[in-house]
Amino acid sequence: MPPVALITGIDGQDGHYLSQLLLEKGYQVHGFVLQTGQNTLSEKLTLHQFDLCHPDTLGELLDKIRPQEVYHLAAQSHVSLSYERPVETMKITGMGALHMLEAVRQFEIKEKQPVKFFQASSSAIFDDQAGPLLSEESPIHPRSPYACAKAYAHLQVQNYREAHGMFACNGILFNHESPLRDESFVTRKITRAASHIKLGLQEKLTLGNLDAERSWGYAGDFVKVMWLMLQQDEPDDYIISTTETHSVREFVETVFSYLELDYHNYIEIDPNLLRPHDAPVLCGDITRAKTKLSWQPEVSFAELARLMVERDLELAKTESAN
Ligand code: GDR
Repeated sequence: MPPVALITGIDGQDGHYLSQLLLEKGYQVHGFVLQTGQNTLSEKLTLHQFDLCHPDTLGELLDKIRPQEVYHLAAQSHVSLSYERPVETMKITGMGALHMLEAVRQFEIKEKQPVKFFQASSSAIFDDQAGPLLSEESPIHPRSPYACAKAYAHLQVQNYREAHGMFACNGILFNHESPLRDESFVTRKITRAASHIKLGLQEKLTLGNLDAERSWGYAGDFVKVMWLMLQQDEPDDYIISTTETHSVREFVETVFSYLELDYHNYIEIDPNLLRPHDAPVLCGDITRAKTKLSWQPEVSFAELARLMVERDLELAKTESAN
């Protein structure tokens, strides 16, 4: 019998890469989506309609799927939006994780079948003043409604592990991008706009804080750690990050240079896009993942930018031809 995995948020960027990885490894993969029938996911996946805000059907679904591994990726994951919708963000991102943990615990008790649980935690939970490199032990000090909700979920995972002996792990994800990144996140916003500008489909690109430095990684690299974490004998939390930081400005410069454009001619700053708090630098210490999981990121910053802009240039060409 193939191993069975359940991925919440399977139609997001990470859900896409993780489901491909698990299918390649021979898993039977189930996914939760808000609406079935509206996506372009592989036919090899079994999709179930599920809304984290209405968890009544969760027990029944787990009984039907009988997963050995649960990857909880679904969330309201936009920091800016969380300031406008703090309650909804907490319900989905914070309480949603608690609903998943509790349903998995009840399933384990009832069926006497162990389940390994992965939580997509975030670098946003940390005190960004704590030092140049953040580790699994860095102090937690969330500074947005989104970060508060993720910190709550993170602590609940640790609580279920310690109080109930569950195999529950936090993968503390630093920024990770890909050609499948939603356009509301800054990297994809930049690669889409730059490609449109190159083809004369757009004149300007409006951004907020260009000085924020992040350890931008590739989503395809990051999902490998999610799987590795659940293959260990003992559950633990792991930082998932690259080890070098680059500013938003450097990402802009790299992408525009690739297209042989001078970014100074196209960028406008909109103060409305600045956040009440924006960490100046975020970078993770991946010693634990390196030592215990033998993992390290493979795609560099420049490769990531190229991968994204090449794909968006192709898309823009198709759009301009239609
Ligand atoms: P972030 O990602 O908030 O770090 O969260 P995002 O791409 O939104 O922002 C990264 C940095 O870019 C700056 N920025 C802008 N951001 C957006 N979205 N739009 C702009 O126009 C813009 N201009 C500058 C931001 O201020 C910020 O400093 C991502 C999400 O995936 C979270 O879910 C995840 O937890 C963290 O990464 C790790």
